[in-house]
Amino acid sequence: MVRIACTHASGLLSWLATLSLLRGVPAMPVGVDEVCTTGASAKYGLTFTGMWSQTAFPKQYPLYRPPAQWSPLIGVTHSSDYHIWQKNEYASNGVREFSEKGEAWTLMKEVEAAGERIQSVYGVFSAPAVALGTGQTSSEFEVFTRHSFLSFIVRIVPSPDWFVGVDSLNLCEGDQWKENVSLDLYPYDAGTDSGFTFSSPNFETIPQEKVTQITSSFPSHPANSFYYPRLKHLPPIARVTLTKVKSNHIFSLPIEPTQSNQIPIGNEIGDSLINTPLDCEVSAWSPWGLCRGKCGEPGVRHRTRYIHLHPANNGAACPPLEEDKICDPDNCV
Ligand SMILES: [Ca+2]
Repeated sequence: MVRIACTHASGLLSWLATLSLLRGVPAMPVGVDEVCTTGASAKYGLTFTGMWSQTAFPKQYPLYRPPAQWSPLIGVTHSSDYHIWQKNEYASNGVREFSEKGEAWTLMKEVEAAGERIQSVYGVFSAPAVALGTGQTSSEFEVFTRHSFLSFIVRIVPSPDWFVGVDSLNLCEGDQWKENVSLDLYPYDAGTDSGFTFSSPNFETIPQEKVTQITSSFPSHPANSFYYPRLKHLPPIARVTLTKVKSNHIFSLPIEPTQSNQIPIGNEIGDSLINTPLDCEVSAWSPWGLCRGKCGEPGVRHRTRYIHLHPANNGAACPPLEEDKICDPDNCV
């Protein structure tokens, strides 16, 4: 589920247009409102904000080798007939290499080839990596009437094949360009590596699966790093804001310098308010031990289990880790 905040004069139309876009409307425009007639270009500032904090995502939060962080952002401006990645479709080799290893070379080659073949890609841009789970990076890009769509991808580091991004966000709206767009981002699985946790070793998915959104209940497996059965939805793990830069004049004043990379954001965006409860998780019980006791009297047998995951943020406490049971002693002859 993607939440959207869109500030624009025709708020409702804008909302509906964006909504239909997010439903995965096929490439062809449906209504008049979706045909871009601005006849001009627009420059946007993009700010990516990581919201991957230990309080929001306490389960298996990566602290060392490497700690939670974000890869560089790879962005593309394009027409409606191109996708760098798509939910419920197979990831390209470029997306596979980028989401598994952060290697962008094959992805860039694919983008370049699409540009030459069908002229659907206008430009490629990037933003620097973010060395923390919470931090910001920014960049600028330009869109045109025939290339009014933005897509990008950022790898979640460390992870098996997980990323966040946007697929085909149309910044044009009829005869104007959107002023501001803000999107919450949630994790996706590229479908190419079967690791369950942030730090899982490489484990290729054969056959390859389609790109899926990771939620608090999917994949439905307690070992998954994003599995929070008590949550209806995961908190957003990142956010992107796009702001139209007022640069219609060639000799306009210089744009405010963008904030430097990797600023911890803390309270600024209400990050500290997100406290995801993490319940204790324990192993299965061990087998019952031998029945110990004197012959002719009731004995006691014992079993144990251990803690998989310590609770955090007022999650459920751990249940008893030891249990006894009355029995008839085993060694009576
Ligand atoms: Ca996977």
